[in-house]
Amino acid sequence: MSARKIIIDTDPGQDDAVAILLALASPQEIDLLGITCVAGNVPLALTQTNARRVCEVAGRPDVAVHAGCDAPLQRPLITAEHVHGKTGLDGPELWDPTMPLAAAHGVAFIIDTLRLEAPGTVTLCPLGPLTNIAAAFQKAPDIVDRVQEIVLMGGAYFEVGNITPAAEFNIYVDPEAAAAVLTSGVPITMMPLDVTHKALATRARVEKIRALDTKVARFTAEMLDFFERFDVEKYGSEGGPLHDPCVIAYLIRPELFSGRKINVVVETTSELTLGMTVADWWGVTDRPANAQFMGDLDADGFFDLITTRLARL
Ligand SMILES: [Ca+2]
Repeated sequence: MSARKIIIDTDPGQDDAVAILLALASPQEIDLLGITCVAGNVPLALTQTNARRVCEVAGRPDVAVHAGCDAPLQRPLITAEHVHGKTGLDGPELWDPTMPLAAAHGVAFIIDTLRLEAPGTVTLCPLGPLTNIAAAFQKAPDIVDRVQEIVLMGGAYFEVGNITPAAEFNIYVDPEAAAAVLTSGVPITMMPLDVTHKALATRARVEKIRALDTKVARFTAEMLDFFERFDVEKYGSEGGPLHDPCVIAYLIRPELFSGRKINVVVETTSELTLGMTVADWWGVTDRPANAQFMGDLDADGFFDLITTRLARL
């Protein structure tokens, strides 16, 4: 099996960082064509800087990191420093990256890559608000049919919301972009909070990573030390949820996850439930399925995968 070509679209974020590291550690399964950054957890200037820091930690300054959109399609940006810290990557000691930012805008990179590669061979992996993806689809409708699949972190059904009582952060920040992606006709796999809240970086799991005693492992453990605070206090859980690595883990080991092919619609008008992913999990409508909506994962298998792969970097 040849490695799957992907573009990671991201707003790092500690959990984004682990997702990028997991992809870089898995060249047999994943051919990372480039990283596009978007405003989300923190503003764009920080997300693109953080993405380059992560590549440098992994010893991969050759990876193309592109800056994309600095605000949602139609709304002011909402950020999440309360979860990720002021830098977005709080925890380890941070430095100014020396690897350059790629010249092309992230949206142009997505468009050009999809036009260049054979149709149906590039998977998009959005780990933040869907602004860059929706902007690319709007600007170049010809690329939509060329996407192999979109595997994204976003939404929630049983867990409902984390940024509002009704909405998950990535979808809430740019609901119009999320709606455009979900109605694009591209095959979509979603990792909602229902599954990512089961991917808890417990103390024992973080210590296993730290015990690898490499630069990457120490960096990861220090990020997760910081990252768990918010969710442990909020939910009383045993660790921070590793949302975004679920996307990359799915590409490597899909059998770790289970879900349903269902209809998912994003609320874009209600003030009360803006950004809610109305997921027809129980099949109570005749609306056609537009997403594989994940609901469960083998958490031990997921952390075994992350730990053994990070050991390779
Ligand atoms: Ca993210």
